[in-house]
Amino acid sequence: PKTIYLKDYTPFGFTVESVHLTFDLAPRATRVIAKIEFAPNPERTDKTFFLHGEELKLKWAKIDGTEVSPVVTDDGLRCDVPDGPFTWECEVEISPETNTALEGLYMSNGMYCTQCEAEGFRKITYYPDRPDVMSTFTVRIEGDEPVKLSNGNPTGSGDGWAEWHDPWPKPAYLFALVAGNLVNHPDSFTTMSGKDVELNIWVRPGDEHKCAFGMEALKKSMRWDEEVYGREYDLDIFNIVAVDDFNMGAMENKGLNVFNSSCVLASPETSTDDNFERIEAIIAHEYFHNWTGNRITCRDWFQLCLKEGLTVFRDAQFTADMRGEPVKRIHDVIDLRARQFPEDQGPLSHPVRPESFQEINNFYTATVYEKGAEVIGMLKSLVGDEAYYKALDLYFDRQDGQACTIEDWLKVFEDVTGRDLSQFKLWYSQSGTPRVSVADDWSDGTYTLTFKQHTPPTPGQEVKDPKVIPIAVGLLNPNGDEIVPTRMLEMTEAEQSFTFDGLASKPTPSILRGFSAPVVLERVVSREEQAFLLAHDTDPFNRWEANRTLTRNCLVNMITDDAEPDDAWLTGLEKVVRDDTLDPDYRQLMLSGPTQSELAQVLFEQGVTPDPDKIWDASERLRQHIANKWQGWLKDLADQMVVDAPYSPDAEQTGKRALSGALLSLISRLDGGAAAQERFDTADNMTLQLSALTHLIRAGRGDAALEAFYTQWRNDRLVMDKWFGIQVGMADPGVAVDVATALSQHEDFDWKNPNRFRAVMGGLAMNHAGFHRKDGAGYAFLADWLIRLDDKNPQTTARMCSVFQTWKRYDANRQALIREQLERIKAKPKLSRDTDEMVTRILG
Ligand code: B3K
Ligand code: ZN
Repeated sequence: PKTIYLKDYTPFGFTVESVHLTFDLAPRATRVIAKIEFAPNPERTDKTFFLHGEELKLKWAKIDGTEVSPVVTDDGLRCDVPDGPFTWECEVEISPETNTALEGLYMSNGMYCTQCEAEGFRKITYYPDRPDVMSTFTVRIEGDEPVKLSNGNPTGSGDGWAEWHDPWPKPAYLFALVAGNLVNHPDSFTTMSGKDVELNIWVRPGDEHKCAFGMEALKKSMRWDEEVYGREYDLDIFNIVAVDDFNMGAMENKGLNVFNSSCVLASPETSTDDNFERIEAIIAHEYFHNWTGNRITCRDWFQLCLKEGLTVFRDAQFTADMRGEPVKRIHDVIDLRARQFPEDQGPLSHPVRPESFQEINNFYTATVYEKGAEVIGMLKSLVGDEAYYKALDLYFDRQDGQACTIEDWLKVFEDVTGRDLSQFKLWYSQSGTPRVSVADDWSDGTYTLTFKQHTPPTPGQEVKDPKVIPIAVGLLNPNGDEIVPTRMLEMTEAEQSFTFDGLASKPTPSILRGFSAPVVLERVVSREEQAFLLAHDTDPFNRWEANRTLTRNCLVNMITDDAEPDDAWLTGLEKVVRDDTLDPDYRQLMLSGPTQSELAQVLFEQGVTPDPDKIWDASERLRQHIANKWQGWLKDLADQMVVDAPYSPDAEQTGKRALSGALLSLISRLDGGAAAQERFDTADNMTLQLSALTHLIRAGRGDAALEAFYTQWRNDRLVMDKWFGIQVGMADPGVAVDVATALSQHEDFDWKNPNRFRAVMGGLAMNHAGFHRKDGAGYAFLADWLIRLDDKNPQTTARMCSVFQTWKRYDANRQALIREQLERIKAKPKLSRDTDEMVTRILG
């Protein structure tokens, strides 16, 4: 496979003035007629006229009305063209029904839909399928489907046809077409300048009752982007469509967002509080792309973080505003550590702006998205809020309508602040997670903190330079009062000291408040000091962090030294969990310890080979110990968390249900699941029903409930995904592979549907000790399925391969078993480029 490099970028030799597309829809033989106006690009260095195209049957092609015979290859066509502007026309035939890769134009349950990002448009017609070629699009759709949608505004429709025009120039990856038997949930929005926008969520008949929440989230997002960023919507209509077969969460096509149905459809009976929160965030994310991504797009795919990092950052700000900042921050850091840190510290490590790739779809990663957002958060901390919003105004002003680079992005910050950001830019080019160690010193009223930073080598990058690291620090006195409020220290050297003068007594530092930089803080802190921070830190994030460190250390000691659980810590934790001045969702987060996979990473870093069975045992022992120790008050507190109002997925109710779920999990260890059974029998919403089901499975009495759940929900695909996932994820490690195997033979296991496939395979991967079963059965099972799926759907296959990325943490035996499976996948005949690249990188 060919490797593409950032350094090789050259502009396309032609500009596209306009695109006219006509689709004559048919499942196996859709005809696409394209009429494209090209002109020489004044900035060109190369005159070759090459159009991308894959899996297309070319019927004819014309230039300026005269038939031509281009040279057609597997990946496109070449043709001699006039020196000046010219009109290109061609007709191709494609087969949406047999397109199982879910890229380009495909069918899902009888409806037509498209997914073009990153390079799917080339499966629709011949085109310069690259983000720096932008054009207006006019689309005519012919077919019997009652609903026919594309980007932009509707310009006409009649019996069997509909036309759309998108006045905003866009790259082809933002093209979309949807046609089918759909019904809409309509609404409207008046923008800040008084324009009325028609809003619709389009779904399959029967799903109408699951649209209201998504619609409210959309309107909130539109208002928020006006209020916080001054960004107004720019078309007469905004459509969202729910699709059952979709490779990822959702897609921001101009004016026509397409969503995985799991990321937009919601009802209290079928969706959990977590689902609601996620849907709100994804709707916001895709909507925010209208400015950060669509109006201002990427010059090439190496700049992907330009739109994704920024849009993730914006959706996180939105969620924090809607639901509370500390809890959102803690959730994001948990997620970063669970997904981005392992990536950045393993064989798949790559810079936020990668410098090469074989298949760009493999780089829609936690590093590009989540670390990309962290980098923007750091930039904002360094320049301050005011300068941040000024820089953003300048960005929207200066770059509107263009395809940009990270250099363009940083330039607006340099111009607004006068700062030199060349060292900061290392965050975009250097991969790996920096490790920051701290030493302190106290003399004559002066407290000194000395930091050292070091980034371990990553694939292709042996040596690292020091980065700019914003470190938020506050100081507490021995009474627990804050004597120095949060100060943003700006570390730029490999080693650097900061002093605090005029203090009466030696303070306790609270370092990296709010997780001000995506680094690993290496600081040996005594148990007493952590306990002190858990009791007193005024920074909610660091208070949570102190507890997390205590939990982690307790578990590590239990694993490595057979130690007893740390009761002194539990006494401190009990105070927080029972403190009713704190929000329930925050208290619940205190109860959620590190995942088993995270513990494996911690052990590995300490030079201990992680044993998944021991990790599982210690985690179980600790939970049981906590349940025993707290049995006197668990039930009372759980009773206080009962919501006595009609269901609402708001932050307040969500927090109560989350805490009550965590308490019920402990109670189930004492009563054998009796309370969970009662909750399962009486639950009137999915949050309570599913959490009760989880506890019943864990208590070893899930069978009847699982059957009842199946009978109740077997016709709801999204709920059935939960049913599949939870059984594997919650199974005892010893039987997880057997459960997964049995479910993969279930009549409802539709393996070609990405949601269902991920439910079972992802569920297994999440079951840490189950997946890492000593005999390698988990690895072999997953590899079998990846080999099978690769022919049908390379993107989902390649993505799932990343569960093997941490393989070098484990013992030689497990490593050999994993290697065997990776090599077996690699040896599969006709392996996709996607999977080949992933497996090759993981093998290292
Ligand atoms: N931009 C899309 C992701 C496309 C993934 C292509 N493999 C969704 C998003 O980030 O909003
Ligand atoms: Zn995005």
